[in-house]
Amino acid sequence: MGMGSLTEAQVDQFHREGYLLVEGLLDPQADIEPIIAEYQGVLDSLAGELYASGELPSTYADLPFGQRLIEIYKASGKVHAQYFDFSLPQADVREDTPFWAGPAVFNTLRNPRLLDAVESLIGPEIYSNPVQHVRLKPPEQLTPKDGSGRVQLGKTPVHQDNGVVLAEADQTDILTVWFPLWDVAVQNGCLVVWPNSHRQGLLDHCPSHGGLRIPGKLLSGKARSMPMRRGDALFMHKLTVHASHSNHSADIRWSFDLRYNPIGQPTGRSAFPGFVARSRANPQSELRDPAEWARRWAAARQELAAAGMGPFNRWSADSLACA
Ligand SMILES: O=C(O)CCC(=O)C(=O)O
Ligand SMILES: [Fe+2]
Repeated sequence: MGMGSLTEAQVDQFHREGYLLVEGLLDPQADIEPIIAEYQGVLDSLAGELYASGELPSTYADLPFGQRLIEIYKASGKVHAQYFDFSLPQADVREDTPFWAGPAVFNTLRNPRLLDAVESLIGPEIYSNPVQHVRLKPPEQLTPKDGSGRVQLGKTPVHQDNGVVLAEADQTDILTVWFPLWDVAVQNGCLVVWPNSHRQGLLDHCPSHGGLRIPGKLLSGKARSMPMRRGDALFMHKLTVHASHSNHSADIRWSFDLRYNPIGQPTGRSAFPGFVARSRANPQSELRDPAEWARRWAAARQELAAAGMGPFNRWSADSLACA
């Protein structure tokens, strides 16, 4: 039993309702601060690059993180989400597609308290699934619009995580872990979950602006908003229906979503590198080197830029459910 191990009641709740909120699983100082510090540097690099290429009138170096990000997006007219993400896009990967695979992120993927909780839910042989994101969402009213007048990065449509990976992972026990870097509430875009929705199987998803979406007519039951504090973590079953609220606050909404599955099961995005995060059976197989992790992402980018990408999505807008 580790510090982050779940109680039997917590494990039961996860299986019964399809989600579990664990308050204070992570330490805001020891676990969250290093991530924030690392991303200060990433934002600084982005500002420097955009300033050098003439896309910004200033690097906004005096602003606090959130306000600086908002100004940079506004002044450049673009949401630079990929620059911060520790994954690659689902299409059109280029040799210079930016991503961030830094040591503080890697240490978070291997955070012992997090892995203790994951172990309680999927067992001790734990693979870090490469379907993972940082989400930095500006207030919607300040977010640049795309060509058709929609905010470039807004609320997340209603979906199941099983629906956004390929069918090859349908038998995989993918566990989603979502946590905020700053407190979240309805006002700044916290998550919404549909309790017990993991019992209905995989629902139809339709391609839409902002991502795959389950049509409203397929939803049943009452949704529950999930306000959370820094340090809290939300665990979701891969079939749990969820979405996010819009960010209507004056600052960014900042979260990580990570995924884990038992070692040996397909991840659903085989072109991306996962790694053994914990193995009680074979501790030697664990990846412990952040630089090696970053190299694997760079190699995957290289390969995808050269060879192109297979299909990422099984859904079609022409299906009956989407009519
Ligand atoms: O953070 C969000 O807005 C969406 C997160 C999500 O869908 C997930 O973590 O699976
Ligand atoms: Fe999701």
